[in-house]
Amino acid sequence: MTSAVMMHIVDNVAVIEVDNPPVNALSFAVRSGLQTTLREAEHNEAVDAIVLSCRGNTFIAGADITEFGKPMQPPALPDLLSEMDTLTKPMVAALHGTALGGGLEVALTCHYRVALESAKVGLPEVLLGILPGAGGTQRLPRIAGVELALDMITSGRKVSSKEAAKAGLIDKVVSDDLQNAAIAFAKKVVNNKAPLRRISELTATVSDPAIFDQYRAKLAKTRRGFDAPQRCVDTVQASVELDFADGMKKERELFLELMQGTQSKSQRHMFFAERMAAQVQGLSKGTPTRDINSVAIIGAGTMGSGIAINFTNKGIPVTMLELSFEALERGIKHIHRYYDGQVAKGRISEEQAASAKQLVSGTDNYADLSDVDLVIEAVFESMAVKQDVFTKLDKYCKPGAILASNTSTLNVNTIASFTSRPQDVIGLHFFSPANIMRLLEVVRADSTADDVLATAMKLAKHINKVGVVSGVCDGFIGNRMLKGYGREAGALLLEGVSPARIDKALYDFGMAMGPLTMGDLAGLDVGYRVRKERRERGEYVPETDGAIADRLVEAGRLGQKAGKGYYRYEEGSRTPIPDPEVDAIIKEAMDALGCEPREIDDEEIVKRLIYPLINEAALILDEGIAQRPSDIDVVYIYGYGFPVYRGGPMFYADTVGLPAIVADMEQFQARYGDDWQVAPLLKTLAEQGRSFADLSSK
Ligand code: 3H9
Repeated sequence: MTSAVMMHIVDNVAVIEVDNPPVNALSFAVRSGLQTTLREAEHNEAVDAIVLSCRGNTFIAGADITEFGKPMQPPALPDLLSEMDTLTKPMVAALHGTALGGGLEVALTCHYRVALESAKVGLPEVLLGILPGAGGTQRLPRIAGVELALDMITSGRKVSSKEAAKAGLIDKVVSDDLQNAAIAFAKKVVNNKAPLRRISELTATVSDPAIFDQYRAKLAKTRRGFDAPQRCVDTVQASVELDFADGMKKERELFLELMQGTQSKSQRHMFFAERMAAQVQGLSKGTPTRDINSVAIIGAGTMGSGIAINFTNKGIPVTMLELSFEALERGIKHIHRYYDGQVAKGRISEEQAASAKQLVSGTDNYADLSDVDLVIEAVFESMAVKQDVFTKLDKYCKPGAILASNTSTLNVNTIASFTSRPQDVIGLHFFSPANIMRLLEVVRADSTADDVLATAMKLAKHINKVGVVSGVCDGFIGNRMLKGYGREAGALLLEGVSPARIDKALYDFGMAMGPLTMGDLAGLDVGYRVRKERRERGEYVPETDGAIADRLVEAGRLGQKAGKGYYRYEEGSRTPIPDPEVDAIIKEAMDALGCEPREIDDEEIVKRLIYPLINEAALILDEGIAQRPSDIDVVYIYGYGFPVYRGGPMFYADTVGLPAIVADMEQFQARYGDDWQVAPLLKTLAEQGRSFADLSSK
C-alpha cells in the first residue's frame, strides 16, 4: 500500500481509496498501490467485495500525462487492468467528478459502476492525439454500444451520469453519500450471488457496419489532418470484428504508434501550454483580485456585442454604451438574436434565453457607468477616439473599476495615460467572433496593477477563455507576428503563385484557412488604409507592400463583405471562388513592378509564410513581450487557427529543427533581402543546439 492508495474494510467490503491530488491521475504510485491493494483484497478471506473510490474532487481523471514519453515503470496500466479482470470478487467503482481516460478504463474493468448525479465520464485521449490504451476502445462498445462508443472515443466528449446510465455504462446514479451507496450496491451483489459482469466477456455488435466508414469520412472533414480520430475508429471496429484479446492487441499497437508520433507530442504540449499560460510572472497565487459583478461595454458593434455575450452567458449584467440610438439597438438585437438561435438549436430553454436577455441594458450616457466593476472599450481603432472614451471613463467610473481596451494594435500605455488611474487600465484583446474564439490577449501596460492583471486572468477562465499575457507593442503577440505572414503572401502573388495555391498550401499544412481567404474575411480595406496613412505621413512603404491588395481595394474588391476580394463570393456564400479578374490584376501589378514569375513548390510556400511567424516570435520573446514560447503557441492555436497537431509555431519550429529553419531563412535573405534577417534569439538557439522548449522553464 502506498500513501496514494489506501484500503479499509467495511462490512466485508474492501474500500480502496485513491488519493493523488489534484486529479488522482494514474501515476506509478497509484498503479502500484492499486495492484497491491487489489491483490490484498482478493486474497483476504474477510473480504467479499471491493469498492474502488477516490478522495478529493474527482475520480481518476486519466493516466498521468506527465509520465508520457518517459520509460513506463511497471505495472503498466493495461497489465494492471488485465490482472484486475481475473479477480473473482465483485468490484464496484464509485464515480464522482470526472472519470476520464484511464480512470474510466479502470471503472470499466470493475464489474459495476455507481455514480453521483453530477459525475461525468469520458475518453478524451483523442484530444491528446492518442486513443484509449487500456481497453477503453474494446470495453466501451461492449457495454455502451458501438454508436455511443464511436461518438465518445472520436470526440473526447464527456457524458453525464444520466446519459451514461441510459446506455448501461453506469448501473446506479445517486445524489449523495456515494461511497456508502457503492458499498450497499456491492453487498447486494454478494447477497444476490449475482454473477460477475466482466465487460471483456460481452460481445460488441453493430447493426450497420457502414457506420465505420461513415465516421471515417465525417472525421476526415471535421478533424481534418488529425491521425488519432481515424485510428480510434479502427480500434472500435476491431471490438466488433475481433475477439477481446486480439482487439486489445490492435488497440495497443495503434496506441503506441500514435503516442510516438509528432501529433500526440504536439497535442500534449498544448495541454500543458494552456495551463502554463495561466501562470503570470510576478504574480503569486495569493495576489488579490477584484470582484466583477457588472460590466459595461463601450461600442455595440459586432465586437462589442460578441464580448457582451461572454458575460451574459455567465449571468453577469452588461450595460452597452453607444452614442447613436440606432447602433445601440442594432447591438442589443444582435445579442437577442444570438440567444434566439441558441433556443432554436435546442442548447438553452426559452426561460434561460429570456433571463440572459434581461441582463443586457443600453445607454448613451457615461454617467450610467458610475457603478460598474469593469468597462471594456470596443470602439473604432483610433487613438483620438480612445482618448475621448478613456477621459470620460476616468471622469465617471467609480474608483477601483477596471478600465480595459479591446484595442488590437494601439499602445495601452498611451491609453492609460488618458486617465488619472493608469494602474486600473489594461488591454483585453478579444478575437472575432468574440463569444466563440477562446483566446484573450491580456495586455499588461507599464502601470497595470497586479490585482488588475490577476483579476483579468481569473475572469478569462471564468468566461471560458484562455488568457495569455502580452506586453505592449504594435499588434501585441498575435497580430504583430502576422506582419511577415501577410508580406510573404503578397510577395508570392507577385512571383506568380495564384491565391488559390497559396491558400491551399497553408490549408493543407493545417491552418483553418489560407492567408488570402483570411484577408477577404477580415476586409482588405483595413490594411489599405494603414498603408495609405503611412505613405501620407512620409513613411517608407515599399511599392511591393500590399501591391495586389491595394489594387483590389481600388477596384472595389474589399473582401467577403463586398462579395469579392482575392476571390469572388456568390450571394450569401462564404466559399471563395477563384476569379480571372484577380489574375488579370495580379498580372498587371507584376508587369508594372517588373516581377518575373518563378516556379515555387508548396513546401516553399509554407516556409515563406510560417518562418516569418517564428522569426517575429523570437523577437517578441527577446523583448519580453511574451512570457514564454508556449504562450505564443497558445495564442496561435486559439486565436489564429494554427493546427493543434503541430503544437503552435514555436513547438513546430522545434520539430523542424532551428538550424534547418535558420539555413532556409539565410537563403531567403540572400534572394529577397533583409526582411529575412534572422532574429538574434533564433540564431543563437540554433547555434547552441538548443530549442524554444529549452526557454520554457517558467
Ligand atoms: C489516458 O488516460 C491514457 C490511457 O487511455 C491509457 C494509458 C496506457 N495527468 O485542468 P486543470 C493537472 S490519457 C497529469 O487546471 P480542472 C493539470 O496539469 C489522459 N496531470 O483542472 C493541472 O496541473 P497544474 C486522459 C494532470 O479542474 C491540474 O491537474 N485524461 C492530468 O479545470 C489541474 O488541472 C485526460 O485527458 C493528467 N491526466 O479540470 C484528462 N489532468 O495545476 C485531462 C490534469 O500544475 N484533464 N492534470 O497546472 C482534464 O481534462 C482536466 O484537468 C480535468 C480537471 C477535467 C480533470
